Amino acid sequence: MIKGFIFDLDGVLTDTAEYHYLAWKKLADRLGIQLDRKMNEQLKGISRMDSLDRILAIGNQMDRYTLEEKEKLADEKNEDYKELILEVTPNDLLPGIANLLADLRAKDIRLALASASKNGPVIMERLGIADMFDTVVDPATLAKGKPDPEIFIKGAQQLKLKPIECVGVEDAQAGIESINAAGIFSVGVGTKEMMKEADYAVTSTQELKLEEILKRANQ
Ligand code: G16
Ligand code: MG
Repeated sequence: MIKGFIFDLDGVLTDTAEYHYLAWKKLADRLGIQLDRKMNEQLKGISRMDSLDRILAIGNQMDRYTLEEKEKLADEKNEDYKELILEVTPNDLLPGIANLLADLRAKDIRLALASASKNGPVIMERLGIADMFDTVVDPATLAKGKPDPEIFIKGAQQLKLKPIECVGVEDAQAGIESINAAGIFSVGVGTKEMMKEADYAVTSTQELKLEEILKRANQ
């Protein structure tokens, strides 16, 4: 019996990828590294420091900075990102999400956020959905990021539920792997090819219908 839903943020509840891109792009330009939107696809769901490492690798600058300098660069990107997300409003919820969250609350299904983003709580406030969620996994407490199951296992624990009582929703392949490895029913948003490991997949958030998901997850 499903009693909780654990959501990814970027690409499921809202699309912050463009803001991450603009902030990374500004830093990359300053460092003389070419970054385009296609490369940005590979940064989705990846932690801030891992994203920086990948960008430095693109520019062959892996060994140029100390850890302390890299932390400064990541902070610089984050300050720009925080400016950009001030523009986020409830209109930025992806299609169908407001209805899905309302349907979940009406059924007393508990909600958790399992995002790699340390800015998750601020974005949820700006989207006007913070109060609907029971708990947020703090990504700073994780030993390993997605595809490791830790973040979704913690999500279930914080909801005081067993993994089999939960559904996880993700848009990244690494995220689906993480949900599956946690023993949680996985719902994927994306192309059939990208979401082939998901227990149930749809191509857009608009198609996320609670009855349909529960029918499959409760089987
Ligand atoms: C998100 C984004 C990633 C970002 C990461 C960390 O993941 O997809 O691009 O690097 O969070 O974000 P921050 O720098 O704000 O801590 P998710 O898990 O919400 O898809
Ligand atoms: Mg995502």
